[in-house]
Amino acid sequence: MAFSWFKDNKDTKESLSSEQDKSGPLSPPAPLPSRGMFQRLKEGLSRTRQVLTTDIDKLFVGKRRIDDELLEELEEILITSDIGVKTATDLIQRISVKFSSAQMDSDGFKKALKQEILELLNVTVTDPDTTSRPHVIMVIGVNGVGKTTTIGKLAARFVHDGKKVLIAAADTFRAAAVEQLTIWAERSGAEIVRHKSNADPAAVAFDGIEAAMARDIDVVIVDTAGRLHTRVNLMEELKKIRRSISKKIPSAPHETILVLDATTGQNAISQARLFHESIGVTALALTKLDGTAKGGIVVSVCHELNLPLKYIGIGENIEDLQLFNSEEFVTALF
Ligand SMILES: Nc1nc2c(ncn2[C@@H]2O[C@H](COP(=O)(O)OP(=O)(O)OP(=O)(O)O)[C@@H](O)[C@H]2O)c(=O)[nH]1
Ligand SMILES: [Mg+2]
Repeated sequence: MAFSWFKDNKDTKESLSSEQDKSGPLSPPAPLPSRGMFQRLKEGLSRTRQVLTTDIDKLFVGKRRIDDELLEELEEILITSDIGVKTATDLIQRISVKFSSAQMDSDGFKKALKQEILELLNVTVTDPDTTSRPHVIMVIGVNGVGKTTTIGKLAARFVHDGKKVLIAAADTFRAAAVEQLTIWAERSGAEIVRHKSNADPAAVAFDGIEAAMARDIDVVIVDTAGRLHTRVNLMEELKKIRRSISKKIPSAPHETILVLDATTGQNAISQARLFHESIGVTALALTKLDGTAKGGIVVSVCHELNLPLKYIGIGENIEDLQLFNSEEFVTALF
């Protein structure tokens, strides 16, 4: 069995919520028509776009020669949007090689910049093996980045695709974490396996896989803690969860998704390096791209980490998760 991995990531009128609310007479009113995927992405990135485009427009009055002074000013703008020093420098280098001394207006220049950014975003991605059933996804990341929310949205997408989904509540360190995940499971139409709070997270993951195998589940998503109260080392705990998943299915977890919060800017890059070294990450999800002026982090995440950016979070609602598409992203950015 192969998943379609949400390749419906186009401007579409369909809405997850309207799909789920096959309303009976007493159901709540149907939600407002969906704004469409691309429109949501554009709205989410509006602050970043505003900073980038107005600042670039300010550099130009009519046409201007692409010289060192302009490129220096541009570098500052890129760094403000959290593209990061290394990526900004690389980008400027590419532009100066191609366009040095050219006369350009703001629109022409933005078009050229868009093309260069697009090239940096296009990293080669190896698709995960999706032949195993259940397909097991472990979700990791520091506290508050949006792991649980992303799991809820992801589960909803899989359910929408006709998959049977089970979520394992392996963040057992706060009772509230299990409650929050239970609400997301209900919302998305997924099953949940949970233990008492403070139970062993590895045991919850193990039971989750076992239940999934017994119940003919297609996708298991394992939620994990981002911070531990005790002296227990987070990375060691995550490794233990991994091992217990592999005990049931040797090839699992098939995906280990690291969630990063776009508003933390360049800090996200160092988090990713740490998690990848300790646990091994197969893909990234970048959340909270809405309402930040720092959407440039996407470019630096793709360019500097050598890990595929698979999902982006653009809001707190169930439909606010998209499969990352570099062309759509760049189009929404300018
Ligand atoms: N605006 C916005 N908020 C988000 C997004 N994703 C998550 N959040 C919010 O971020 C906050 C933290 O999200 P959680 O999903 O609880 O984060 P977590 O990583 O599970 O946190 P811990 O369980 O404490 O480690 C919540 O208030 C979410 O609603 C997003 O894409 N956009
Ligand atoms: Mg959580």
